[in-house]
Amino acid sequence: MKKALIFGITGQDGAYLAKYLIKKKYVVHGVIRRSSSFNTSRLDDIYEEPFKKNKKLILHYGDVIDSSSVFKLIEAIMPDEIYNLAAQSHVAVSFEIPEYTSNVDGIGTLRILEVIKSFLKRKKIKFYQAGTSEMFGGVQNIQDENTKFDPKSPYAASKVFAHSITKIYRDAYGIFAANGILFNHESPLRGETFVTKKIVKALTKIKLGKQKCLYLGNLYSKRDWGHAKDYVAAMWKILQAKKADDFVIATNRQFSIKQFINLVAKELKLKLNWRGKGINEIGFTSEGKVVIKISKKYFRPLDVNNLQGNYSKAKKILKWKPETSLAQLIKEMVNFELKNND
Ligand code: NAP
Ligand code: F7E
Repeated sequence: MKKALIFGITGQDGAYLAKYLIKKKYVVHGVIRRSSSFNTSRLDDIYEEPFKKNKKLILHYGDVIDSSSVFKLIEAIMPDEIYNLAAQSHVAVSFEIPEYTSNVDGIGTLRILEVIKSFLKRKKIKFYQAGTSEMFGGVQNIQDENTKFDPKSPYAASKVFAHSITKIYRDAYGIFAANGILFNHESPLRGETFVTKKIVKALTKIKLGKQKCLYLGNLYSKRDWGHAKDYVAAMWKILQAKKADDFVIATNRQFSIKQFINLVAKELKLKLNWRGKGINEIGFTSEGKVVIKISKKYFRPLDVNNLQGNYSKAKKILKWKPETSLAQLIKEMVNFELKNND
């Protein structure tokens, strides 16, 4: 049985990837951080009691800012594949805690690669790095593997470092180290402060009369949104390729935040109209109730306004393509919120 080690298993992608790999008959080891409240809820459906034999999911305490824990875990597990999904992944928050973000998202990657390098003679461990479309930042054209990076946040800058160091360790030491450059991907398990989840959750509550108003920032940035379950399949395929390489994973389609809101409202059968401009723009219902307002609080010092990927390389080499449309993704996210509000 193959062994995978996932850093960042408690996050959205970690949970989908763990389930995907267990289905593929892997034994999955996951690194969790000590927290004062439970942070494993996304794994509840695959959790196994500690004393159970032949476990498919084994959780360990660790942290990518703690080199010794990274070393000890890799030495003890000797996985076939390591997926580095660990990150302070919120772009806006990275402006508040830039040094911490760089330590986790940038140097954290280097810490793992150093350990893989030190065990090269014992085992050739494959490495996946969770790169991001944010690295393209200010680029205005459609983005693929040949597009130059232009990061616009401490988060994106640390991910560019992580991407580069992964490639450097591949070229210098022959490590099977691959970068996924994943565009935004969402799901019912998405963190609550990312814009899609925030919109779906709030509009559902508004529809049910449980919330009055939703406050948002920039409605005019555009994103290429896919489903996390499709994107974790791409992560696995990237590590099964003949040679380690870098791949853009996207849907090739782009929507603005405002278009996303309108699609969610449509799914909820909530009639939404718009009036005003800039900070004074409002969204209101047919009864005239103001349900969306703009708040300065949610604007970033710099924002990325245009992201749209081209996944041709992944299609050609990995035979990967996205399976879920934005409409299907929204339906799934809305149904999840409706169920939670029963
Ligand atoms: P997420 O939900 O924020 O999950 C991040 C994971 O990293 C969590 O398990 C978190 O643990 C863990 N983590 C944070 N700091 C850590 C540390 N110091 N040591 C060990 N683990 C740590 O993110 P996601 O959406 O699943 O994304 C997964 C990865 O893909 C991230 O690296 C993200 O930057 C990248 N990415 C995401 C997208 C996207 O659209 N979702 C697109 C491109 C790239 P806790 O639960 O304890 O906080
Ligand atoms: O913002 C705008 C915001 O935080 C999307 C992470 O997974 O994907 C994610 O980063 C857009 C931005 O995602 C609000 O200004 C408006 O333009 O959902 P988001 P993100 O910044 O694209 C990439 C690929 C990653 O790698 C990251 O880890 O929406 N926006 N109003 C808002 N955003 C938030 N969060 N909250 C608002 O109220």
